[in-house]
Amino acid sequence: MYIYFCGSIRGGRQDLKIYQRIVKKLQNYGQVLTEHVSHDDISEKGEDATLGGDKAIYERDMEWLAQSDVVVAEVTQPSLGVGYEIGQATAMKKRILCLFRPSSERVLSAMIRGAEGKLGSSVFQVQDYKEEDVEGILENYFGELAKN
Ligand code: 6K6
Repeated sequence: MYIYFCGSIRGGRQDLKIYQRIVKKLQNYGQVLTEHVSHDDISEKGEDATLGGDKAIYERDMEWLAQSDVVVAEVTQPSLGVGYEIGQATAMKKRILCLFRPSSERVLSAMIRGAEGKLGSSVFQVQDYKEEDVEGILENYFGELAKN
């Protein structure tokens, strides 16, 4: 199974530790194509000269998104890139799990919360969670997927 993980880069790296926990857990269920989102050597500038700039990043990420079986997005830290990826994934009819921490005292965008269930009950899910519960939530989600 190919998993596409989305997390903020230029939107801000405050939640990096939780991205690392999520990616570590996701690696039990398949290949995480976007593992680099959880690397702590990426700054908010999100630059990597070896990749050939933003165009190359965009094209590679869109290919990976098309290739993925499941998209997991941590959406607490607002990010234009994550929102864009979720929109594209929805158009590609991917299974999407969005994870949001209400303890952040942010209010999740209506364009994410309101999309839940849009393409059938299991396809677009938004899950509120506490940091300490994140592994259990992923276990439940992938356990259900395995049954289908
Ligand atoms: C190279 C190595 C690590 O990071 C880089 C360069 N930047 C990006 N590389 C790969 N994917 C990126 C990069 N910048 C943004 N993205 C994609 O957009 C990721 O898949 C994230 O989920 C999302 C973050 O968007 P912003 O708007 O917060 O940057």
